[in-house]
Amino acid sequence: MAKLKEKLREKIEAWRPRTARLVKEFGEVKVGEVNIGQVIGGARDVKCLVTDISYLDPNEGIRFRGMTIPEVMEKLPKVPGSEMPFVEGHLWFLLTGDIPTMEDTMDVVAEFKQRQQIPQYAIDVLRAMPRDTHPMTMLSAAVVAMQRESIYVQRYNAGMHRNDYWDPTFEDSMNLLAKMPCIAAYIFRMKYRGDTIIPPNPDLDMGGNFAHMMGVPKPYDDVSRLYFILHSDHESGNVSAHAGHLIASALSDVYYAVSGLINGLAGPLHGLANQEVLRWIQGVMEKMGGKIPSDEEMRKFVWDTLKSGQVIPGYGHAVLRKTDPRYMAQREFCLKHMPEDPIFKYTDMLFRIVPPVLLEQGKAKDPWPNVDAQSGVIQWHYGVTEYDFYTVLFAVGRALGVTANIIWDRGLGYPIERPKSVTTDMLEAVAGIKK
Ligand code: NMX
Ligand code: MLT
Repeated sequence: MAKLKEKLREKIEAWRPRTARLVKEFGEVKVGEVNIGQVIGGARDVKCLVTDISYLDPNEGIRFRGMTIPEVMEKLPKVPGSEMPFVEGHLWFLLTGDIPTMEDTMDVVAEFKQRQQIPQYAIDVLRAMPRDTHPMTMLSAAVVAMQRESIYVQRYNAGMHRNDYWDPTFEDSMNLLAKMPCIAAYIFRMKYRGDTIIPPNPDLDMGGNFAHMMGVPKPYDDVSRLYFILHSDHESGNVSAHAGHLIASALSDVYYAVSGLINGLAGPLHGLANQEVLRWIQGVMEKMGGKIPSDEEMRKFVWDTLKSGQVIPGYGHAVLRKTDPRYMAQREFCLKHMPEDPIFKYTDMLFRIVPPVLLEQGKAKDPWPNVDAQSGVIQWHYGVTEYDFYTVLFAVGRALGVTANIIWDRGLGYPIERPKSVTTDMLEAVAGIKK
């Protein structure tokens, strides 16, 4: 690990003067203004976070370290015999901004293998929970249970210098990231496969090992790699990334922060939408007795959902104003590997039908599909039909980006986050309707 950590040290030290200068010399320069709609409306578009790990352009979609998804997929070192890159190489890229060599990537692969053993007490926590507990609750509980492992806390308590905070945060992050796929697969096999646990295979990379522990054959290893990379980061304002950053800003360790991000991701307006999409499609299929509906029938289902006061899961976005490139990357995979899958056909039909309906309804600012509209379809195709598990996969991916951000937050010495609230009276005064 010395290589990645040394590279990161160089990068952080080189970056610090840029951040310090901005604060010292230009701290009073305005970035934007905030209106009442934004104060009441979930801080939409308020520019008050900084990250260099990814940026979300409304009309283009995500760029990781300046690169689009197709560029990242093309440039990262590939797992031999597979279509997809190493997730471990993507982590190197997120952390350093540089595309790793194969040798760099294999360093991270080796490091994850050494750190992947789940402590028995975390397994005991999982096993003590009722089996019908949601898998996101299980994942969150297992992660926070391991907080006692935090090297950051040990070093903090021993009086570490603040310039060094990022170093044990990096160690904690690597320890946790290596274990998360193992915990996720453990939950899956315990809950849904008759408690038949498959131990890790030390010869495999993160994605390959996850597929192995899930007990799902190829190309599920590539599905996992694709999935973890696509879900890794979506700049800093989304609920899971922001929750992770916020918690860590109090200098809570990454176990607390990642458990918190999992809790935010478990909401149906965020990551849980991927399970809602499958639940909703299954409902439509049941009503249709399995047959593909006509366009008119599908349009009616969409309208019925809207009229019953529900959202169409997998559609819309707080920032994006076009089809999510993560949706397109998964659609490409489906077209290549499973074009005849009946649920994929439904999904593709929805891609045609939903946006015009949402436009006609005139409420959603973004009528296009997001990442969650397509992801469950692939899981279902490869036999992972327990859709309440899908957000766990999102969480394993998202932990990569959030921990990378937290390491940098610590490296650049970002302070505790503390925005200001006002009262309704104050807003009415600002609006000029009350003295
Ligand atoms: N179906 C129906 N109505 C929608 C949808 C949708 N898919 N998307 C937005 N709207 C409504 C929204 O509820 C709001 O209604 P109202 O004024 O009555 O409160 C109105 O359109 C304006 O909302 P927007 O400003 O377009 O969206 P906002 O930024 O508030 O929310 C989402 C963004 C993603 C929460 C919203 O689009 C949504 O609920 N989508 C469905 C759930 C989903 O797919 N979430 C996953 C997002 C991606 N992820 O993984 O996190
Ligand atoms: C995400 O990946 O976090 C979602 O697309 C939500 C968002 O970016 O707001």
